[in-house]
Amino acid sequence: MSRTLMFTSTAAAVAVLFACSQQASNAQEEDKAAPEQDAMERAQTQGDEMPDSPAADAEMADGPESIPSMMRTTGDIKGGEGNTIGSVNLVEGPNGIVMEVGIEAGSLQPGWHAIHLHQTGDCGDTGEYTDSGGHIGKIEGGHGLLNTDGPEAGDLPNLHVSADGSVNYETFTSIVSMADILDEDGSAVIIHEGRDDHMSQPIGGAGSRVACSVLEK
Ligand SMILES: [Cu+2]
Repeated sequence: MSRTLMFTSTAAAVAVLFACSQQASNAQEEDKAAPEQDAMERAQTQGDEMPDSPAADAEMADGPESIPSMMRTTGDIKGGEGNTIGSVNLVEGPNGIVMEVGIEAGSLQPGWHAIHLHQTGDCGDTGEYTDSGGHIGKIEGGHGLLNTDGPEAGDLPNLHVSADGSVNYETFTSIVSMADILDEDGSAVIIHEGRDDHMSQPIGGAGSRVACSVLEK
């Protein structure tokens, strides 16, 4: 027998062995799957018999709509003149908070803007918006997502205003909790005049406050 022939026949034997073991494991999987399928069919039949059961309705409502009200909050965003220019929605899940901002066309200067969660739910001083206080979880020298001494809990990625002055923004944060946001005096979402460099103190060089939304229970 030549070396080539020997190799070929060995390879064939291995291939046959492999095919056999594949068949065996496939058969095992089929055995396991069969009882599960029966159980599923039984469950479906039972469900069909009780279409109006409250349990079935609760299952239908599964998803974001079923999150308790304490885990979501919403607010109107006020522009420089105190008029409502948009809204903000926050929903807290098991891993953090998803935050959405929607702002109408013609409301803000196009380009990048800092957006933060500030300590106090007060947008009463129209156009100034300093009544909203500093950032949630303020740390002396610790502002900024890129700061080794930070970040502060209220820090967020920058928001971009489109050429028409509108905003569609969604972000996620796991460094602040809804309990921090909806505390005694609530909180405010503040949009700044300029961009946050995520490093400079105390607010990333973001400049004045141009929009404000109260978040409260
Ligand atoms: Cu700020």
